[in-house]
Amino acid sequence: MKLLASPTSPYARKLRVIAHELGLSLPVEDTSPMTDPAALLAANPLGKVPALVLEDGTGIIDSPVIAAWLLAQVPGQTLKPDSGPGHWAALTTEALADGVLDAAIILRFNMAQGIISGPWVDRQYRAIERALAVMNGRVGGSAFGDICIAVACDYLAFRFPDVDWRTHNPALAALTDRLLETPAFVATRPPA
Ligand SMILES: N[C@@H](CCC(=O)N[C@@H](CS)C(=O)NCC(=O)O)C(=O)O
Repeated sequence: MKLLASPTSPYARKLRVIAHELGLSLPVEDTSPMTDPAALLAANPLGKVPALVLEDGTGIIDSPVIAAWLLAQVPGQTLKPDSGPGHWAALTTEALADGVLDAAIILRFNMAQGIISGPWVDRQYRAIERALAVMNGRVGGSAFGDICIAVACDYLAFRFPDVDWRTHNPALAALTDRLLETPAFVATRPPA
């Protein structure tokens, strides 16, 4: 199998960290979504990375779906409960962290077009701020959720150094600082 992804994709980093923690090999094929490469469109007609391509050519898309697939490869994995309230809590934390990334990506695309202010931009920053505050209270819920949170926070640090997500969210800051030292996060650090 291989993961089609750009080296800086935070959604892909989430998956690469999870694979690392699960002891799974997850080769990455450097793929830029913006040029619509045929291999990516074959796996994901939406033209987004990450996309997982299995040995038989089957495409699995959207990082939460790929994350669920990775977890399913390791029966007895301890990153996330398979069912029950802890399962739903972990998925909700993932959705919050992914939502922060979604808003950040929208901001990046707007910036690339010279749009750095306005109601739609403000709405993204407010969504990020609210989600971070909720995530701050969810730290420690599961290893899986913590990975999702730290990936999102480190993406903000990487792409939005002026956004101060630390001061009002000390649990996020402590978690991110701790996880960034782990081999999985070190191995998946985005290139400068
Ligand atoms: N919900 C998707 C979001 C993936 C996503 O937005 N990826 C960005 C790059 S980080 C992308 O491929 N953008 C290209 C586009 O939107 O056309 C996931 O979780 O995998």
